[in-house]
Amino acid sequence: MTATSDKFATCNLCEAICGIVVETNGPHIEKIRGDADDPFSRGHICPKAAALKDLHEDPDRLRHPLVREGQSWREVSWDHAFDLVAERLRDIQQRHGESAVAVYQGNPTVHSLGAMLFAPTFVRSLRTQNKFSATSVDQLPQMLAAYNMFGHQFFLPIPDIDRTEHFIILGANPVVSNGSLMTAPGAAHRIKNIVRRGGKVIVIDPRRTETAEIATEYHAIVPGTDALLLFAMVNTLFAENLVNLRHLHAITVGVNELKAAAAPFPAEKVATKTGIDADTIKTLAREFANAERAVVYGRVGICTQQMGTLASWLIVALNVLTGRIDAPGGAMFTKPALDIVGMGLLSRGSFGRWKSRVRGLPEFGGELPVSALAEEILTPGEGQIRALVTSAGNPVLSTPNGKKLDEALSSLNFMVSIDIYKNETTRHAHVILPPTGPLERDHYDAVFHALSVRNTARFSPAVFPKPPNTKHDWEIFAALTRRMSKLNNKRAARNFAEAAAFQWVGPARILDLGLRMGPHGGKLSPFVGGASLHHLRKNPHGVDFGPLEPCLPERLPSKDKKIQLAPKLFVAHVPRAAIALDKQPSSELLLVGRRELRSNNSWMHNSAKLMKGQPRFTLQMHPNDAQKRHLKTGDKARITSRVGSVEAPVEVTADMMPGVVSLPHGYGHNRSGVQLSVAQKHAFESANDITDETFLDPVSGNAALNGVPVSVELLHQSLL
Ligand SMILES: Nc1nc2c(c(=O)[nH]1)N[C@H]1C(S)=C(S)[C@@H](COP(=O)(O)OP(=O)(O)OC[C@H]3O[C@@H](n4cnc5c(=O)[nH]c(N)nc54)[C@H](O)[C@@H]3O)O[C@H]1N2
Ligand SMILES: Nc1nc2c(c(=O)[nH]1)N[C@H]1C(S)=C(S)[C@@H](COP(=O)(O)OP(=O)(O)OC[C@H]3O[C@@H](n4cnc5c(=O)[nH]c(N)nc54)[C@H](O)[C@@H]3O)O[C@H]1N2
Ligand code: SF4
Ligand SMILES: [Mo]
Repeated sequence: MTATSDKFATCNLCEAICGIVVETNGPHIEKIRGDADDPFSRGHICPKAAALKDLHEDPDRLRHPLVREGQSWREVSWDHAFDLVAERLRDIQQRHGESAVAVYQGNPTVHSLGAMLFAPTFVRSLRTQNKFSATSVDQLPQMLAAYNMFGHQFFLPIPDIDRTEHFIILGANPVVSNGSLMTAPGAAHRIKNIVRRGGKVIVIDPRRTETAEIATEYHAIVPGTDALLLFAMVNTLFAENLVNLRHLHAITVGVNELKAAAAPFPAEKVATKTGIDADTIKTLAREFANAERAVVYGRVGICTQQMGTLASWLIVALNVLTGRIDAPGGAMFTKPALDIVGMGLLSRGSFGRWKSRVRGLPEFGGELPVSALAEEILTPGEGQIRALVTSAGNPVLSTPNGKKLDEALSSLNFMVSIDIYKNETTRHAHVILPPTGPLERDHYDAVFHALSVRNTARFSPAVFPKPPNTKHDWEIFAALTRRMSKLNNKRAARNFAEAAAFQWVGPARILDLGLRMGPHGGKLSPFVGGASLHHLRKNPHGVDFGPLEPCLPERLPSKDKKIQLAPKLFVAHVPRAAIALDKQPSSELLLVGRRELRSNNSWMHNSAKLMKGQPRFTLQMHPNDAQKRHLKTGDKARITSRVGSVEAPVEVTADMMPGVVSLPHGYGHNRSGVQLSVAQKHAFESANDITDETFLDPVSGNAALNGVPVSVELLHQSLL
C-alpha cells in the first residue's frame, strides 16, 4: 500500500499564480489539480499546471553543473564550476574592463523568490553597464510611463476587473495569456462576469482573439497605430468637455500640455491610419467617459511596437482624464503584504544615464535594450562585450533577430548560463549551472502579489525536498557573488557582506521580515497577529486581504506627490506620431505575434502533455491576403523580413485583419546541440528569426516585435 498526500503549492508558470494541489506518492506526482480552497484562484488552472509534472520528471532537465569543451559536456562539482566561472569572468574584466561582462535575465526570474532576492546582489557584483533582460522585449514602455507619471517604475496601475463595468483591452489576450501586469487567476471567468453584470468589454486588436470572442465589442486596428487612436480619444474628451479628473484634480499636473499634445490627432485624421472610423473612435471615448466604472488596459501588443511608449503613456492618461486611477472599477494600486514598492525594496528607476556603445540606445533602470545585445558582442573596439551571463532566459528565441544573436553568442570568449535546460541559448555556454525546479523550492510571489487585482498572499513550501547535490537558484547567486566581490573597495565589501549575510539568513527569513514590516504585518511582536511567514504557513491556501483600496496621494511615489500627465520625454516624441499620419501605407503585410494556452514563451515545449494535438505553429492570414498570394490552409509559405525568412504552414482565417499576419514565438528548436527531446520533435521555426533588432520604440528602445513588415509567398502547396 502506498499513501498519497496532498501538497498545496503555486503554479509559477505565468502571472496568474494559481493555487494548486499536488497529489504526491513519495517522490512521485500522481496528479496536479486546482486548489478549490484558494481564496484567490478558487480552483482555476489551465493545462500548463499539469505540465509541472512533466517539468519535474523531465529527463532532459539539468540537475548538475556542466562544463563544455568543444561540443562535449561533462559534469563537474559545484565548487569547481563556481571557481571556474569567477576566474574566467574576473580575468576578462581585468583585461577588458568591467563592462566586458554582460548579463541577461529572463522571465522566470520574476517567478522565483530566490532569484528575486539574490540575483540583484550578484548582478551588482559584476559592476557592468551591459545589463539586459526580457523587460525590453516586454513591459519596458509601461514601466517608463509609470516612472515618468507616478515617480516609480514599478508603481503600475492594475485594472480592477472584478468591479468594473467597462473594460477596454488593447493588445492583450488575457483569455489565453491569463493576464499580465494584471494578476487575475481565471481571467476569462472574471471578464465574462463583467458581461454578466451588464457591462461592456471592448477588445482592440489586429486579430479577433479568444478574448474578443467573449467580449461585447471588437475593433480591428492596424498594428502600431494605437497611439494615434488613443490620442484621438484624448482629443475627443477635451473637445466634448468630457474631461473629469474627479478626485485626481488636486494631484495632477500637465492637463493643458496633454491637451496640446493631442491636438494634431482628431478622430477624422487618424481613422484611415488605424482602420477604425471616426464615429467609432468618438463613441469609444464618450462611452468610456460616461461609464460608471471604467478602465482602459493595454499589454504586450501595446508595448512591443514602434509607438510603445506613447501608447502606454496615453492609456494611463485616459484613465487619469476620466478619474479612473485609484477608483474602484478603474485602475488601482495594490497594497501587497510584501510591499516591494512602498518599502523601497526596488529602485524608483532611472533613464538615459548611459547609452549603448554602438547604437546609443538609452539605459532604463540600469539596463540597456536587449535589441542592442548582438551588436555589442559583434562590434570590435573598446567596450566590446566578451563574456555573458544568462539567467532564466532564452534570448536566441525570445529577442529580435535571434539568428544574429545566435551567431554573436558563439563568438564570446566565455558564457555561463544559470538554467535548467540545454537550449537554443544555453548551448553556447561554457558552463551551465542548473538550479532546482519549481516544486523543489519554497515559493512566494514577491512580484505578482504586487500586480494583482486583489490584495492576497500565499507562501508555498517546497513540495519535494531538494535532491542531493543540487542547489537552489539563490544559493547559486550567493556563491557567485561571494566569489565575484573583490574586497578592494567599500562597495564590493558591502556587497560581499550582504551576500554572506543573505545566504546565512536564506529567502524564507528575509520574506518573514518583509511580511512583518509590511502594510498587513504584525511587526516584530510575536503577540500581534497579521502577516508573517508563520501566519502564511498556517494558511497554505493563501490569505485574502480584500479588494484593492484607494491609496492616493499617500502611496504616490513621486517626490512632489503629483501625477505628471504630460512628461517632457513623451511630449518630445509627439511630432514623430504626427509624421506617421502622413506616411503612405506599406504594400507589405504586417507581422504580429500570438500566444497559445498550451505554450509558455520558449521553454515549455518539452512537455509531451502540452505538445499533443494539432501543430499550433501556423501563419494566420486573412482570406483576401491568402487569395492574392494563391495560398490556402495547409500550404507551406515563406515569410521574409529585412533580416531573414522562416517557413510556416498557412492557416487562412477571417479572424485576422486584412494586411496583418500572425505567428506565435518561442519555437525553433531545430538548432544543433539542443537537449530537448520532445521539443525537437515539434521544432518549427522561430518568429524572432524575422523580427528586426533595428525595429524599435525609439523612446524606450523596447523591441517592436509587432507590426514588422514582411512578404509572404507560396513555398509548396498542401497535397490535401
Ligand atoms: N516575437 C515575440 N517575441 C517575444 C514575445 C512576443 O510576444 N513575440 N514576448 C516577449 C516576452 S513578453 C517575454 S517575457 C520574453 C521572454 O524571454 P526569455 O525570458 O528570454 O525567454 P523564456 O522563453 O521565458 O525562457 C526562459 C528560460 O528560463 C529557463 N528556466 C525556466 N525555469 C527556470 C528556473 O526556475 N530557473 C532558471 N534559472 N531558469 C529557468 C528556461 O529553460 C528558459 O531557458 O519573450 C519575448 N519575446
Ligand atoms: N499561454 C501563455 N500564457 C502566457 C505566456 C505564454 O507564452 N503563453 N506568456 C506570458 C508572458 S511572458 C506575458 S508578458 C503575457 C502577455 O500577455 P498578453 O499581452 O495578454 O499576451 P498576448 O497574447 O501576446 O497579447 C498580445 C496581443 O496584442 C495583439 N497585437 C499585436 N500588435 C498589436 C498592435 O499594434 N496593437 C494592438 N492593439 N494589438 C496588437 C496581438 O494580436 C495579441 O492578441 O502572457 C503570459 N502568459
Ligand atoms: S493560468 Fe495556468 S500557467 Fe498560469 S498560473 Fe494558472 S495554471 Fe499556471
Ligand atoms: Mo513577458
